[in-house]
Amino acid sequence: MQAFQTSFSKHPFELGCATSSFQIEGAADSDGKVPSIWDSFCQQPGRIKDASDGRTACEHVLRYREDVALMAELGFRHYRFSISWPRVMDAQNRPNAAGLDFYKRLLDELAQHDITPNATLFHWDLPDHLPGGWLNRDTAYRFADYAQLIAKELGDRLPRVATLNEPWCSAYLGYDRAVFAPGGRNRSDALVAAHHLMLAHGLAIKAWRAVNPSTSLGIVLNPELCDAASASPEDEAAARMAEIERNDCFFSPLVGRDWPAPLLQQIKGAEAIRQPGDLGICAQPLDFIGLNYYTRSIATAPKTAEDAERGYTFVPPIGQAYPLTDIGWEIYPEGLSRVVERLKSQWSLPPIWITENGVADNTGLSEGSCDDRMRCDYLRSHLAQVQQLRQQGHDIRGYYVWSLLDNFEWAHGYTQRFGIVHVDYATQRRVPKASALLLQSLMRTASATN
Ligand code: GCO
Repeated sequence: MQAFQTSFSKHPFELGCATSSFQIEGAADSDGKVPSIWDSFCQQPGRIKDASDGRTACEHVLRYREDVALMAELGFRHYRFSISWPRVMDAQNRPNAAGLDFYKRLLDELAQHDITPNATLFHWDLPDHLPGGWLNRDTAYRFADYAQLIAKELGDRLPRVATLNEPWCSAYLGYDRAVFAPGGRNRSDALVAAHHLMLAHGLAIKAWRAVNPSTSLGIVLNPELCDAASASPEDEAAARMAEIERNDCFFSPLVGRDWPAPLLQQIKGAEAIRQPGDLGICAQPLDFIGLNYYTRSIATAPKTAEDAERGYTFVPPIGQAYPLTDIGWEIYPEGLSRVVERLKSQWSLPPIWITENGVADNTGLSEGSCDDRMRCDYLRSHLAQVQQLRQQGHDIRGYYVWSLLDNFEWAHGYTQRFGIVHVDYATQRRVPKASALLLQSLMRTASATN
């Protein structure tokens, strides 16, 4: 691909890298950190593919200086990370000064290297002690308290803050499909959780703005591009149902609109849960929206009784027209443009940041270096889509690669490597892969041509 041009709009374009707290931090109970639902989930036999956990991960809490220096060396000026709620508040929901101090030191280090922080308040590591988790309406109010604490303690140093990362995963993978913490298997519960998550988002935005009205605030979603497996009306309807669950469920509340009827029918006791006034709280004006894109999905009419409740079944890509990554996801760069265009035709969106894009490419080290060609190709082709969207006038202001480091890939444990930097978990040695060097050279040319 050509040099990445940053000059299609009046806004400077951010090329950054992303991580999340539980996936890299380790230090699971240092400095008064309390357990998260992921700490507990990892202890349950059979939940994590390699029976691993996040207790050590990339030891980022110990090694953050080295990691920030590495980012700077690679040329990054923007870093997206998440704050661990159970690290900064104790089991009585009081501030934990030692945990807050870690993020203050991290922000000092980033500032010293001229790297702008882009923070997310919640990337799935919910404090384990909150009764009922996201099934309890009270959790939304506790989240607003937490947001306000961060606004007070760190707000003046955080120009851009997202409330939630991918609430679809917290709600549906966590409460319906049992693959994420806390491991529930109940369709209606997933919708209850989704509602409480969006309520938490709205309450947190209000709480933050009461302290610090100048922060740029938004949310990070992972909208799904769902193609029908065939042109049959049944498959088309299934693809639409999948999009309603994955997209409308989160975009509707952001604009104060009720869920589409087929979704509302899936929640039991909707009236008690979706109280009058809730949608107004969810629909706070936003300064940006973060979109995470990895792949697309293909839907058919439901094939099992469980899927009948959901209204669709996802099937593997037909004909293998596109290659698959090591985690089995189809490489479909056009999907990035298609999903942005589809969303913009449905909703009026604030400026967009692509807050995650990346690939599981498990290529290892060979004679001290890592030639992750699949990742290089993937990043080039997806950046080209971003470039094209911007050329067409779409207001996309940034692209963050997932991820800076190989890390704990949730239910896959450490079996999947998403990093542009290789991590040897036995020694914690970091080695930039070919993809990191590719981005380094793109950033160099971009800054030289700006
Ligand atoms: C996400 C995730 C990351 C994952 C990545 C790869 O927000 O989906 O933030 O935590 O590691 O998506 O699956």
